[in-house]
Amino acid sequence: MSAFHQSPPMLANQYRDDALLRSYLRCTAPAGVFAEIEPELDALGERAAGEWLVLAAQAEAEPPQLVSYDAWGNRIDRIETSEAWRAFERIAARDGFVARGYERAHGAFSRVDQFARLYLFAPSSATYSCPLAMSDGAARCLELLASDERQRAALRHLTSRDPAQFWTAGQWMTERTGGSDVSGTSTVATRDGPRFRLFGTKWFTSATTSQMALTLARPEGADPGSRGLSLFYLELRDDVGLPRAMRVLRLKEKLGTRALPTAEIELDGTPAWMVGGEGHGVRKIATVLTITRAYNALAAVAGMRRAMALVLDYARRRIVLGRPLVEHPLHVETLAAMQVELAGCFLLVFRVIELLGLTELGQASERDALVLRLLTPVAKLYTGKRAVATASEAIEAFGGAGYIEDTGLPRLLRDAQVLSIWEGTTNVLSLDVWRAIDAEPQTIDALCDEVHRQLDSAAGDLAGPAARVRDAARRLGDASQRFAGHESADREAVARPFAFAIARVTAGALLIAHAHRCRSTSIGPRIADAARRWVSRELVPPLDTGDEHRAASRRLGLDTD
Ligand code: MFK
Repeated sequence: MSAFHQSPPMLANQYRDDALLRSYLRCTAPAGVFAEIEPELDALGERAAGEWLVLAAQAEAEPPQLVSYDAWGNRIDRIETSEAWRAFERIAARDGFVARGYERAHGAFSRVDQFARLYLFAPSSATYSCPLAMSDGAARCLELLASDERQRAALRHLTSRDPAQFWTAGQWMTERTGGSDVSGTSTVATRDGPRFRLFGTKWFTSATTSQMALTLARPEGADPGSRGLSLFYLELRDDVGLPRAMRVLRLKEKLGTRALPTAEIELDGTPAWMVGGEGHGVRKIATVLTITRAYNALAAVAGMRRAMALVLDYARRRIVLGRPLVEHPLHVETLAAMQVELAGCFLLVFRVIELLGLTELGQASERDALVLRLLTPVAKLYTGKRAVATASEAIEAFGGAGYIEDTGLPRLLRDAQVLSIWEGTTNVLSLDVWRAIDAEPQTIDALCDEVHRQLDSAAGDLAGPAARVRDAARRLGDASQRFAGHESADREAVARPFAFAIARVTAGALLIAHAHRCRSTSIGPRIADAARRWVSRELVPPLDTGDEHRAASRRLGLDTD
């Protein structure tokens, strides 16, 4: 009988093992800050490969349960979560995963510092990054719009480092009509003295064990459409832990993110307080979306990095046809392509975080603000898709083992799949790109400026790739001019390839810039190679696809002629 056994992949310290993360932080941190934060990141990298992984496995093994009634028949609607899930809440508080964004100890760089920590935490957290995303989004929204002392107190809870004081927040936008068409929100807000009472059903509410939520509702008599919606703050449970005039109808059975409670909720007179005055609820909650979309993009690249770490380790261990996988050229090519994709996505996401930090501190130029508005949906939609593709490729790189549940590997794919759905699907966010450009026609010029600035220092064997990126940026500008300002079927049909092209051009420029920044270090040649590979592929496809769109409709039998 054969004594052959396969050796499982092992995770090393996830900070020390990540040359790209280290090189990026070394290049971008203000003087003195890198030396200060590196030991802390190193410690987090250790926990990501040990303590947190164990908790994540426990949280996945004990998914949340809904207890609708107590033993005496009283309706209690309690969602029970695992001890491990609750431990993540304490960890998040103590490590200041949200708080750091508001303490701003390192000025505008604080957001980068915070997200670097979350980058290590997210893939070992059983999606605890989701409640943190919404809490951070709610904190920013309340920081800008809090209307009373109750809301200011909530902000203090969201940004507390004391586990006994720390709160998480939900962001409830989705109703039965769907998550994309928010203007159809049917929850009604009835005035009740200084506050309101909400009546309606929220179809998806994630992290439903949170202490508070921000949600949209239409005050009685308000206009139809999204402008008539207002933003509301509510607290989910009373002092004895019972829901405040709301019922948890059921927990959702999801493809992935199984440790995360996601529920359907009926609001039946839930007390709520208006945030930031009446109306324009969608515009107000967009502040939350900017943050949660950044977290989504971060979770996507962090998931790609985790997949990469696992496949690289496995490729060194796994012997096939007498040689480890790392000695099989085709396998190496496959992994190299994944690594290039990860590097581009990583730099794209962290550029968004840099701009977020600058904007929040009032240090962003007008151009930076436009670029942030544009790149937030772009980074979210692009990395969401790439995370799914990378997870799928990673599973394949393990062969049959990747398809077997108790290896833990299928979770890579299940958890990645949600990233292109929640917080706006790929297509909804592609259309958001046109919304951003329509709102401010200078947006693409601002992006082209950003790309040119990133390429300023490109020289030597990066000069050719830089010229390609400049040319691609010009074509983005042409496409924007052709379509901007007027909605049309043709414009909608190209929204996704256009958004992808923005991601590819921007990431190409960022890769070249990073290769230049770290040219004298050991990772420099690797980044330069990644930049060349990234840029050698098509950056901007032909976008004038009106005829193709009509042909596609005909092929699908959807033409109305
Ligand atoms: C690990 C990471 C985890 C992340 C957390 C996951 C938690 C999961 C919880 C959820 O899934 S919550 C649900 C998430 N839902 C969405 O993301 C909604 C997706 N749909 C959209 O984004 C639609 O584009 C949108 C609902 C915004 C369309 O709404 P409208 O009302 O039809 O859009 P309209 O009329 O164009 O915009 C209304 C206002 O909002 C406008 O401002 P004005 O009133 O000043 O004209 C817009 O400019 C503004 N706006 C819309 N999108 C914006 C924005 N402003 C800034 N940024 C944006 N992205």
